[in-house]
Amino acid sequence: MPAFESLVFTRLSPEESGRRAAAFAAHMQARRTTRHFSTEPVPRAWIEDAIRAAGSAPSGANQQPWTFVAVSDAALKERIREVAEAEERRFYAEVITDEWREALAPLGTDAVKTHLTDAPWLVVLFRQAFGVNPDGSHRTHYYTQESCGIAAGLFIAAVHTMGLVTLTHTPSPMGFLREVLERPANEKPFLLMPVGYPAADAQVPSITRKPLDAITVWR
Ligand code: IYR
Repeated sequence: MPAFESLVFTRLSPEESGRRAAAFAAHMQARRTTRHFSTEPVPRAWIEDAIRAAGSAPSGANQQPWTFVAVSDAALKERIREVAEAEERRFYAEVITDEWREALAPLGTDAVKTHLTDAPWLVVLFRQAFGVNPDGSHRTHYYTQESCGIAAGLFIAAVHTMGLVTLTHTPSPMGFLREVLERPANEKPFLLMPVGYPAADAQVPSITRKPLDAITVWR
């Protein structure tokens, strides 16, 4: 039997909705991804709040199929960087196709991942591909990719809103994160996000975002 409760909802004036719509769009348009992080510490409470925001994401059957591993330990960050760079060196030397190399060229990415040790926090989002019951049997999880993608988006918005930067890093392959961070077999690494202040001389690639009419169809 489903249990329900009344929706807590605050009706805004049309003026206020319009203001917030424009303000939020402008706020998010000002977000940039940088590879250059400051080593300045960031309070754990802020990371907790970013994870709280991410954990509010809608998910398949409300199964909330995510685990956030927040790493500040220097030795662990060093280990993650070591293995990620080894994987990435192989990726950039052997796995990448010419077409892929060309697509990445304007972004200036390479196998050197200084952000993995510079950033005060590495947050690794694990996708729970299935659930595990107390008796050890497996429970199907639904739409885990979509659910974790939404949670990641909220995390990124939260980090930007608190005045910090993050970088969506997908080491390829990233199975090693499960071993290094000692996560169970049902948890698949989904996204690695360094979080911190940008370095004083942080750079970003000169990119543009597609205009509204290039990403929208009205019917
Ligand atoms: N995983 C590699 C390569 C990479 C791929 C894409 I698509 C990017 O947008 C950025 C990087 C890396 O992290 O360098």
